[in-house]
Amino acid sequence: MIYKRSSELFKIAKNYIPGGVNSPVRAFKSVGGNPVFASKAKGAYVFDEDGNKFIDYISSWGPMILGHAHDNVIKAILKTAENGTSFGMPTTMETELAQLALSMVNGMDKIRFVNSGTEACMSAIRLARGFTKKDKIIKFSGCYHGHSDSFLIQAGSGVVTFGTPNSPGVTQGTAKDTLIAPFNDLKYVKKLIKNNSGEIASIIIEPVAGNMGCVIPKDGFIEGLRVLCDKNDILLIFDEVMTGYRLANGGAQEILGVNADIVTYGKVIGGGLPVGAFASRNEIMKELSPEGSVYQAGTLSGNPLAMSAGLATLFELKHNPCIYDSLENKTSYLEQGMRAILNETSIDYRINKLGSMISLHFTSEDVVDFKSAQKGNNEKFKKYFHGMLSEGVYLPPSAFESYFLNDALTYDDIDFTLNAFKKVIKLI
Ligand code: KE4
Repeated sequence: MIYKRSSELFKIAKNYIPGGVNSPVRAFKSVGGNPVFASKAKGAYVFDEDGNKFIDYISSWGPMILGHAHDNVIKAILKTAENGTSFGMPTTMETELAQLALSMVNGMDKIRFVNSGTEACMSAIRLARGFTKKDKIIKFSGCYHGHSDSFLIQAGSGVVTFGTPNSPGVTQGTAKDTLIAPFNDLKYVKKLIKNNSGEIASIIIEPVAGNMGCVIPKDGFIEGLRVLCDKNDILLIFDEVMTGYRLANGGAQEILGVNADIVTYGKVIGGGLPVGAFASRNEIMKELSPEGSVYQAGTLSGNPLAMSAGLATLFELKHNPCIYDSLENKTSYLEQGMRAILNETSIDYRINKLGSMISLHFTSEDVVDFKSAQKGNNEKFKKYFHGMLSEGVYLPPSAFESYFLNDALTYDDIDFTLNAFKKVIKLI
């Protein structure tokens, strides 16, 4: 594969944009080499500026669950754009998407639209703090909730103490209100609650984690968090920016059979345009401005253009729920094919999969949290990533990401992927 044009474009971009990208993971830092610049995409395929065609397993990090440039989504966007794209005034499309989105999930009475998953999670934390009148939050190592200060925190040096900033620019003042626990470790959460009794507003979690690769909750873990929150007057926030409307119409709440107090959404809910959202029951949402005093706002929140893409996408998902079985079957087919090939080698590996989220880890240990995810062999991953890229398969450029299959993928595409996988695996 030739990436000449992308390399030229990357050089130019770096003169105007920090690192040449508008989101760090796109820069290929953890796999090395230069990023490929996309020129267009349709269905399961993305094309770069050198004319290379790739089978896409990122789906724009989740939103393109129907495949790229889905006819009905594009039609909806074009039709809406002719009447204007944003007014800064209420529109019926916001109400329509709110009704549709709420009709697909459990236990949520109202939803507020914002412009990204970061904004949704940041606002959800503020709402939880305003509702409970408590300051501290618990998050989990390896779970990512966007780049607002409260989340850019890593586990503190002392056991069961508050976190420390993991980015310059985040203050110790912010970090002291964020407590960090290992994913799948209920005992540790209990200790944090005991040591900070009466001070914790919320526990926020990716109920099925996708930012350590795909990491699945152990039986009883999420249910245990629900019980601890109920017992200790703590709000449970499910960050479903990745899992929402991807694992099922009702997302992880439906798959796991556990209801959160607040759920955040992004990605799929916007169908590829910038939409985030957070939802909860009336008694909590009534605290939100302008009804209540917890402030939150946004110029482009709920703009009709973004709403039209979200409406078209969720409409397809609601009225064709067989898409989820189809995605599950395709992902299982990919998984079984990868296992069959890997089992013919001496390569240590684990594959984690749930629904259409899957990740491959070059390790001999089960990947159940961030610590075990970090034990993966990144040198092998780099060779694997670039090998597959050169075969025309675009995977997430980081070992700490989940693949996102889209429904435009065919079994021929997956067979093509497995043939490439067979060739590449021999070389790493
Ligand atoms: P955004 O602000 O990127 O829309 O959403 C932040 C976010 C919140 N919660 C979860 C569970 C997420 O996965 C994300 C963002 N996901 C990453 C992929 N790991 C987006 C890719 C990127 O950062 O460019």
